[in-house]
Amino acid sequence: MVITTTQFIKDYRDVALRWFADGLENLSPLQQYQTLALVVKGYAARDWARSKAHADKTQQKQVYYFSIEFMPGRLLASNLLNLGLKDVVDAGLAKLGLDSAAVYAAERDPGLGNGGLGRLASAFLDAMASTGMAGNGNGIRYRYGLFEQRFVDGYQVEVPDDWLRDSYPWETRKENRAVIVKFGGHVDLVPGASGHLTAVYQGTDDVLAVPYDTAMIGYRTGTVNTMRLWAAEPTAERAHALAETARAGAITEFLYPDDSDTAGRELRLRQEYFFVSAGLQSILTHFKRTHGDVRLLPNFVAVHINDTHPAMAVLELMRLLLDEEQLAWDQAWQLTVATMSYTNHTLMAEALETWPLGMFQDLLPRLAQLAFEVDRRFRARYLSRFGSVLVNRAAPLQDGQLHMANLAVIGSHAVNGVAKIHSELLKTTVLADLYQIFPDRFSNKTNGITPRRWVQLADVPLATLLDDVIGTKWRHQPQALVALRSHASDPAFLSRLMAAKHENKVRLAALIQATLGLEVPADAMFDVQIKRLHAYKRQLLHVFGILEHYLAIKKGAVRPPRVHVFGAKAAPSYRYAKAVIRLINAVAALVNADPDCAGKLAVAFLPNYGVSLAEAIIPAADVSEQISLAGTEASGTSNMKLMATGALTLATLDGANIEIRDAAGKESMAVFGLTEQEAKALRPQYNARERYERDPVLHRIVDMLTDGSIPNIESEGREIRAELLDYNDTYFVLADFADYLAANRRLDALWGDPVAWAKLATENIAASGRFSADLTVQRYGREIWRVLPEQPV
Ligand code: 26W
Repeated sequence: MVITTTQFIKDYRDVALRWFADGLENLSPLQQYQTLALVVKGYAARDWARSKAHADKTQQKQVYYFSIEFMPGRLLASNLLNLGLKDVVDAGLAKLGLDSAAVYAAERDPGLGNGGLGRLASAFLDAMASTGMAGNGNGIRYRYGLFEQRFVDGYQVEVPDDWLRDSYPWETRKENRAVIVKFGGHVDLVPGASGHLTAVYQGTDDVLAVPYDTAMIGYRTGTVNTMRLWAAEPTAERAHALAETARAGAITEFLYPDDSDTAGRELRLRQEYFFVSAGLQSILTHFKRTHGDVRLLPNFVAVHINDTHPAMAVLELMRLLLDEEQLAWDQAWQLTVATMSYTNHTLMAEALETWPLGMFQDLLPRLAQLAFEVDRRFRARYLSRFGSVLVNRAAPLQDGQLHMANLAVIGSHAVNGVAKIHSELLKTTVLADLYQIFPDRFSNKTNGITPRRWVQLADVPLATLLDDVIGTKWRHQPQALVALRSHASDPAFLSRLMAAKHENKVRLAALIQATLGLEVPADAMFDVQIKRLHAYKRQLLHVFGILEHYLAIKKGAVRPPRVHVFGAKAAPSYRYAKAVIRLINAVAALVNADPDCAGKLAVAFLPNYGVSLAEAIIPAADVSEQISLAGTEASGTSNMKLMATGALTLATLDGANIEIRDAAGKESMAVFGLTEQEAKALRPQYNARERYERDPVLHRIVDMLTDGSIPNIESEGREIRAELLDYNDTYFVLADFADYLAANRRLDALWGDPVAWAKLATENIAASGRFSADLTVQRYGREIWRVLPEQPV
């Protein structure tokens, strides 16, 4: 797309006048941003329309990525980068005398997700468009995104995220594509003319699903795909009743803020069915318009189920094929399995969704009938070969509950985990029985990240240096970063690399000052842990490391200065997680106010962690804390982002940390802790209190939780101490403590040799191309969605 700065300035003035009927000098930064977004949206419109027409004309197979969460982040900068217009527009904004930083910062970050799963979904949409795939997102347009986190006296306080208050310029309302979604009522199966049983729905409670489409612009490919998010509204005949509007709208009012514990609430079930039914209805309508014969569906449509939240898609497609398309069961089932594929993102038992049959039947009577039939046929087919014990455990219906993971596996032709160790653990733990029955369906697809957002945009100092040293090929092919290896011993390059890192640290230090009023030394080691607050991610172990350093300082120990940076939201109902948040803030208050720690140790807990804050923190990190108990973190993706910007990973052998070690070499990171196997073996005889008794440093630190050394954590300290000593430390914080300290000491020693540190940072950046989401979606595209030609072996 060739747009000159002059042309851009003209377009900008036109749109500003047309939308605000005012001169630029009178526009607020928000209006300046909205104007720019509308100009850019206009620039992408032609490619968007052409991409849709081209896919239809060439009968290209489409991928539909069903996810109850998406975290696209701010789109202005990434859309400009992907269109190749970033420099032109930045020059134009300067010529217009506008403060481009203020314009970019005015954009709201749609937090329509909790964490890893939602962000990965958005990275995949960016990657599919950037690799020329026809890949569309299908999700929910929540009126309120994930809560805004504020700290009051160190407590997490949740504030509604009113992200649509100033409208969202990137979306387009498509009421012409609205569909009806039916809830409740009852269904009679009446024999039709062809002897085929027809489902007749009575007394259903109908809701209108209205789609809002947002362009997903590929990186310099000209491919523009669609993220379709559905909003619930009353049907036309009921729209006049205010109560009705509220009742219907409630379905898409807010995102459930839990990222590990199933709420199990009816509204959540309504949400899951709502976007699945709306999505599949619109896919079938479009398909029939372009291809006609529904028996060809799997040749032209791949539907991906992102964790169990959209797993009802299996039953909903069956409903549409049986009741609307009048297909026979076997044919409908064959088409459904061929069309569906499922990714599991967690081994946490409490996160594996099950729905009480009663609730399911009341809300979705027809789907409940189909669930019974799927379950009956599954048992009938596999009982003789696999026996009742295994089949009973693998079946979707058990003890009055519908097990969504089982349904997703039985109804899909492919099932994958998100990192090697996780995909193996799926086969030996939560999905072991189904793996026995469907071994060929299982594969691994290790997660990835989009280097456009996390390096090209978030880390301009590094990106500029890379261009200068290895050319710009890496921007299109991240694997080309391996060329950096040949510079790993070039002192000139190494000092420029650390200068780039330092520039990012100065910028983050300014943000910490502005947000927390805390001054931190930019030349200290920036030690970062950014992820949801969860016991298995062990932010507590990190805090214990800080307290050990604090006590050492008190004893006069001299170590490299460290600034610990935390970003973490806790699910509002997750008491333990909120206790740890209070503890981190209390330790920060203690350390940051202690003159003995000045310039030696600081703790910055930045509130409201999300995509935009991650972009400010990640490029400034020296150490990446990936310290979950081995066998608990499915993959992790912040580990990949921090690696790509040159942080050294302090890691357990968990999730994708293992593959990061394989890629960059074990000397390029600090590995510690029990392996998954060792942790499993230790579990039966683990005695946390004994560990507490025998390690004096640990004993002192655990006692600090309740002896007043850390002010203002009376109840939280007691709660955390109880989890450790009374509930036997579920996530082995005490077991891994000593090794964690040792690994930190190794990092301290390394920090003393900046050239050696920079060399290892270089190794990590050089190896990070392997974790590009472009490669990940191409593996999905070849091996699961079959939208790309098989790779010649
Ligand atoms: C029902 C509540 C709920 C909501 C979200 C349960 C589980 C989830 C997600 C599956 C949790 C999640 O985000 N998992 C993370 O997914 C990332 C992307 O694959 C992985 O990198 C993380 O390891 C995994 O914890």
